[in-house]
Amino acid sequence: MPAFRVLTLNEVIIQKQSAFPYAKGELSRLLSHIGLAAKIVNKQVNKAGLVNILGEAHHVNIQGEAQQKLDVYADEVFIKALKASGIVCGIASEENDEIVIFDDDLSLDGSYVVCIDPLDGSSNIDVNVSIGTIFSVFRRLSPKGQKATIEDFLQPGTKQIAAGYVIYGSSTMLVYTTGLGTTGFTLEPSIGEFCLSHPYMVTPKSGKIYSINEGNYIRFPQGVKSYLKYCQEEDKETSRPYTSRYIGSLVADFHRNLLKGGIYIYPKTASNPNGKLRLLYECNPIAFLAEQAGGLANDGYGNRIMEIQPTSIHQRVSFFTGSKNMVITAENFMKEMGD
Ligand code: P6P
Repeated sequence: MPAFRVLTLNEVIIQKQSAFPYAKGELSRLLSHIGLAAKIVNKQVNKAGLVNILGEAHHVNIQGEAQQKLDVYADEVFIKALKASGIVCGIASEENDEIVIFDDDLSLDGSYVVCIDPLDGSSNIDVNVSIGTIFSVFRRLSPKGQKATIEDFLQPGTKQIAAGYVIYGSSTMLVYTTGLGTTGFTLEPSIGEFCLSHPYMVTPKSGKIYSINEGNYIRFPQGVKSYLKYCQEEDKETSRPYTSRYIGSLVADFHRNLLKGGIYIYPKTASNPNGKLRLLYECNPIAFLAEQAGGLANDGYGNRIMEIQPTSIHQRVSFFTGSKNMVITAENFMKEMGD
């Protein structure tokens, strides 16, 4: 009886790369390096309570948020791993005000740029709530052999060639897409490998979960207020009232809704007139994964997130993503009730 053996991340990437237009093994190498960095960060996240890496690093990032030491650590780990891959010529990171250009000879020849949120949901780090890493991969537009330029990063999400997230939760998972569906891997600590656990993730067309920070209610557009009331009304036929689930970590809230069905909304508010979430390294990658799993990712006004032309690397957008029918219903309220 052959022993049952799970497939590792590297084995699946190699299997799939032949179906991928940019085969050459480059993307495989890149995803393997991201997997390695995720394992290194995971080790520290799992013992954050024990090692003196909690608390603030006494810096403030461009978001004006105090950088937790683990944020800074994760940023350094992913930058090091992406640079070591030799195929990435630069990154845009939530933790760095400007793009980080890799100007060593090997990296100058790199074909890709990566947008990354090294540790999303950082306010949850020292209270032991799930956090995540989110990444988005583009082919560079600038000529190889030269330094990466800002234009390499200001591409619409439809140009992503890969995207994914790592969720550091009750188990550590890596979920990614290269446009051939959304695939999930679970870290098996005993062998230190991400093993295939969700070969082809499809999100339910409808769900019963809505995820939004209702503390901002009075500052929401009228359309969002009306949609929330719709979610809370009694209606057996449409399984309402829905359940509210929001933990303040996009990756964790999105991952739960991806599996069970649900909608995540971060609309524009008075304090965040363009929304709070970042287009390049939060919304575009999540949008790619959502659409590949049969869901939607729009801005609340019927515009696909992935069709937005970025104008700056830390640009914010309003974000409605998850089960197709729920996003459509929410946007109908936005259309009807407006801002
Ligand atoms: P709020 C974390 O800072 C984040 O970018 C997402 O992970 C999360 O969903 C959202 O912001 C939380 O924002 O304003 O509800 O605390």
